[in-house]
Order: sequence, then C-alpha cells, then structure tokens
Amino acid sequence: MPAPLSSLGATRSDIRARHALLTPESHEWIRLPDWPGAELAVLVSPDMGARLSLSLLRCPEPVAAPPAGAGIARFVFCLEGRAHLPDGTVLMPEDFAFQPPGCGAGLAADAGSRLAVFEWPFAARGPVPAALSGRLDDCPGRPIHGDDWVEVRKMLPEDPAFDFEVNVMSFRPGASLPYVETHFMEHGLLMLDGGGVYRLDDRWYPVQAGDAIWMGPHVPQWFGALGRGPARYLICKNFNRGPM
Ligand code: UGY
Ligand code: MN
Repeated sequence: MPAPLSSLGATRSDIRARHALLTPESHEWIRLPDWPGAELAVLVSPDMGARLSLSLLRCPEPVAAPPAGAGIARFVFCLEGRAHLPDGTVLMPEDFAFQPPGCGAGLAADAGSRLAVFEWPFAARGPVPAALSGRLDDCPGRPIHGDDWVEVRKMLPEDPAFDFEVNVMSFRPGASLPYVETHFMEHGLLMLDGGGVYRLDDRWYPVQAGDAIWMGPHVPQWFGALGRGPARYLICKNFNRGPM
C-alpha cells in the first residue's frame, strides 16, 4: 500500500503573496479560547494579507462560543449537524447566520457539527444592521451575466448598510465564469460540491469540495467546472464600500 503523498511532504496547498489555496490534507486543527469545545482550521487570516478570516470548525464535543471580538462581524454557515443562536434559532445544514459587531450574540453547536465561519472588521455606513439568519434554499437563485448554467444565491441583503456579501455560486458541469475577473474586493471561498479548475493570478489549480481559497485584491480569477455534477462554492466579498 503506497503511503499518502501528504506523508511524503506533498500538498496541493499553495500560499502566495496575493492568493492561497488551502487543501484538507494540510489543515492544522487547533483549539482557541474563543471557541470552547471546538477544533478550528483557520484557513484564511490577516496574517497572510487578508482583511477577513475563514475558519472551519468541527465539534468533538458541544460548543458554546462567546460573541465575536469588538468591531468584528461574523457569518456562520452550517455544513453538518446543528448550531444554536441565543434567540433559539437552530441552524441545520445550509442554514446561515449573520452576527454584526456589538450584537452580543454567541453561538452554540452540537457535538459532531461542522461550520464554516467568516469574520471581518465591519465597516459601518449608518446604523449597523441587525443580526439575521436564514436558509440557503430560501434565497432565490439568479443566473449571472444571463447564463443560467451559472447561478448565484445571495444570503445577505444588498442594502448599503451591509459591507459584505456571502453567496453560494453553482456551476453546471462545463460552465465557467464568463471572463477573468479583476476587482479590488477580496474573496474567501470554500468549495462545497464538485470541482473544476480555478485560475488565480497566473496559476491554474484543480480544486474540489473541501478546498478553500483566498483571493486578495485585484487577483485575476476565473473558474471552470469539471465533472458530472454541479460545482458549488461558498464565497464572501467586501461589498458596498469603495477602495478609499
Ligand atoms: O462576485 C464575484 O466577484 C464572483 N463572481 N467571483 C468569483 O466567483 N471568483
Ligand atoms: Mn470575484
């Protein structure tokens, strides 16, 4: 039986100055006092140049976490199991919650749950929006650039009070982004299903479910879906705020 390549020093993870691909065989699971009971793989963080963080949480035991730090907004997407909000809302797989800074709301999760968590310094414009939660299925799917093989579901309101969008994009096999995007906004991304090829800067990466990506400002980016089923990814982006 050949040894897995990861045990021989190989990984698909590739961390560069302006973008990063983070693949499961190189995840480092840690515990943090901010997340009692949880194990976290912090995949994207300001230490790599990002202005947001993306962490995967797994819960070997029940989790009860305090609110995010001062000035920090949090978006939680349930991947498996159940999470609980202080108002009694239960998040099942593909349910989500937005927690603005200062809302005072922590988060609990059952043993066996898995969550994706984005955090970022919230840039207020007028009153800070209230906490909200919902389910992905209730967010309408819209074609992008008139191509109904590529669909986006937006989980947060487009209201200018929100400084971030968090979306799920799905691609039928063979579908792709219509052009190489370059924009000053950053992305954190988690592949949910399927796979394909992601162009980041001048590199093309094979990607599959479980992979995460950071795209820094202005990174040329493109995705084409491969395989026999749809490819889907969870993606965040700073939004509604200019560069200056
Ligand atoms: O919204 C976006 O910028 C999105 N289309 N980018 C991406 O999928 N890489
Ligand atoms: Mn983009």
